[in-house]
Amino acid sequence: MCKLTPKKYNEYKEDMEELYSLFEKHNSNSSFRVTCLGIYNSGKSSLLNALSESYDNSYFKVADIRETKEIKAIDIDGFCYVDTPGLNATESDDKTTYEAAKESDINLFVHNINTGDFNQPEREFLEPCALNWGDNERFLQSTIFVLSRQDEVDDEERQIQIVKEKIQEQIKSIFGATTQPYIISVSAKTYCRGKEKGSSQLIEKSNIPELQELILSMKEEIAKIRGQRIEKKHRTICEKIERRIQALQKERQKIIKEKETMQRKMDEHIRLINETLQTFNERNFADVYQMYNWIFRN
Ligand SMILES: Nc1nc2c(ncn2[C@@H]2O[C@H](COP(=O)(O)OP(=O)(O)OP(=O)(O)O)[C@@H](O)[C@H]2O)c(=O)[nH]1
Ligand SMILES: [Mg+2]
Repeated sequence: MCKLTPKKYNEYKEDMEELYSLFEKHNSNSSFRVTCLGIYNSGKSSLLNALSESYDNSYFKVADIRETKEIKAIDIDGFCYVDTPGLNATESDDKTTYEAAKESDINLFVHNINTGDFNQPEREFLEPCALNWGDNERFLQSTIFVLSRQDEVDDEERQIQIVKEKIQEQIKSIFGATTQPYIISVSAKTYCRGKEKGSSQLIEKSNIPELQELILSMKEEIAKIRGQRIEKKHRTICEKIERRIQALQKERQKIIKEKETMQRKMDEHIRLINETLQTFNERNFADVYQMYNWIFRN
């Protein structure tokens, strides 16, 4: 009779847990999540090592093969740098990366400049990813498209400009947005070399300081978006829980009414049975049998 099935209960419990974690996130001064996304081998982990000043690549593992298979995060100076598995390697990796993107404050979409413009898997990833931000403009305001490994490009400046323009067009066609996307080319390798050698020329050439400044300047604007996103999600969950409570209350009223009706019927039956018993001695068996029939047919 009761409709609070285990499935319904679990859904309700999940809503409550999500709400609780949102409250926690909202109330704590958690760091800003800077999440690297992109095709495997594009240079995500190397970039995060550069940003987190891990010049020997000790924080985030780097390799020529598909290396990062799970999310790894490191907190430094109010930023939480998040590494994700590369896209288009396995289905479960892609799912993990989508989940990380949902929690991200700033996305660094890392693209290996040597491969030209965005390929199909990259385009296919970007479109649904933007939905987490509510609209494409917001996604673009929170995303930096990082063209990595620029030191490997011949005729550097010209090549970089060509790829940048192509990518700008692609972003425009994917998102149909008016916001100018943030696109920057970098070299994590040049940066780390510059740091090791103490060469300010190499450091500047790597464009990593420019990227760091861009991230810092975006932080304030994104803080507002982050608050709005959390509030929106919070409202949605609260409304869902309220609807569920209302449905449960209706169900409860229905059950109480059914119970009352049944109780009235039972009372009536008991009364009639008692009456029958009382008259049992006064009447013959045929009359009693008829009376029983009448009771249980009604
Ligand atoms: N020349 C050069 N090589 C780079 C640069 N950044 C990364 N690489 C190389 O590119 C390869 C892949 O780098 P990773 O940082 O592991 O790439 P990833 O995107 O994290 O790869 P997955 O974890 O497999 O998704 C490694 O061999 C790196 O040394 C760069 O700025 N310049
Ligand atoms: Mg990696």
